[in-house]
Amino acid sequence: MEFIQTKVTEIHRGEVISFLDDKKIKVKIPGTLLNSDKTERNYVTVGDDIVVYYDNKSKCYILKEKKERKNQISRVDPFLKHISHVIAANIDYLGIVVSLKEPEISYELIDRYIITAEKYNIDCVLILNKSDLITDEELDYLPLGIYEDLGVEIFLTCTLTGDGIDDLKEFLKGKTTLFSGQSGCGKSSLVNLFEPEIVQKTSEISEKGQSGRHTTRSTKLIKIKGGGYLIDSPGIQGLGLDNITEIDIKSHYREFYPFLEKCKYSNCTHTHENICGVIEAVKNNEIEEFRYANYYNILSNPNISID
Ligand SMILES: Nc1nc2c(ncn2[C@@H]2O[C@H](COP(=O)(O)OP(=O)(O)OP(=O)(O)O)[C@@H](O)[C@H]2O)c(=O)[nH]1
Ligand SMILES: [Mg+2]
Ligand SMILES: [Zn+2]
Repeated sequence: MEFIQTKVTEIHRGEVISFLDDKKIKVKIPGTLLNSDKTERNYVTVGDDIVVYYDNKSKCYILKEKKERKNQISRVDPFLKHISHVIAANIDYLGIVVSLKEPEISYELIDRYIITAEKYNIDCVLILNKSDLITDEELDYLPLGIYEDLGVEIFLTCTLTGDGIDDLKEFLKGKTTLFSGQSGCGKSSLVNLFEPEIVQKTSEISEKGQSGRHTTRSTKLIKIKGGGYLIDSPGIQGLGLDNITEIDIKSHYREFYPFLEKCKYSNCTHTHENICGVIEAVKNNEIEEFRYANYYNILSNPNISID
């Protein structure tokens, strides 16, 4: 029996789509594997490296095993709180896609993405899309400096005019990037501009949603011209932190560090304590209020996932 190593490009019930010499193949997941690991929504996820074989009797490819993941982006499953929804695995970059208008930017969601990516040392790229909808003055008011300080690469794009797309293409060349973000921010529009190769047709990705918007229904790995992969995923409203501790959350807010020595308690949560360097710094405008608000909300409600 010949074993073949390949990658998961799409997930369906009981089977995955993968490819062999640039040809799409369907791979059945045996029930024994599906039921073996109940900590995740699916046994495998998009981007997983898998080993498959062709079964002559049933005339189909069967999954033998999944390889250990280099990393993953996961969240609490919005429907089953005790399991993980692993959005994608084995990625080089997390592309956090936001729309500069319609829908409004959620900085809390951005922080949640970065906290999740930091757990696996995944670098983040913040893509500010729909640049045609705001003026330069409005852009100047956006509180982006803090994200630059965190090492997040920022791109300003417009899929209508193509502005900023070449720079983004150049940056992501040869890499595997997951595009995630709220519904309607332009993830699929961006993917379409990357000249996807034959593995997936991008026109299949979108269907007209009820609101008249194109809505992506499932996560797909797409091979792009010039090398590399993009993973398009359905829009989400909330990212419930999966396997993230209070320490992980605290260590993300690096701008709080200089003020911690003024906290009375070494385990200060910076939420209600009366002698707290962080709360004092927020009052003195030494820490940005929106970042503190994000911290407070995330710490109080880490696990809420919303589709
Ligand atoms: N003005 C403007 N509209 C854009 C831009 N990019 C995308 N859009 C529009 O925004 C809407 C949503 O775009 P999509 O690419 O489907 O968004 P998405 O993030 O894939 O959405 P989901 O699949 O629901 O998560 C579409 O009507 C696009 O035409 C842009 O740069 N400027
Ligand atoms: Mg989409
Ligand atoms: Zn404190």
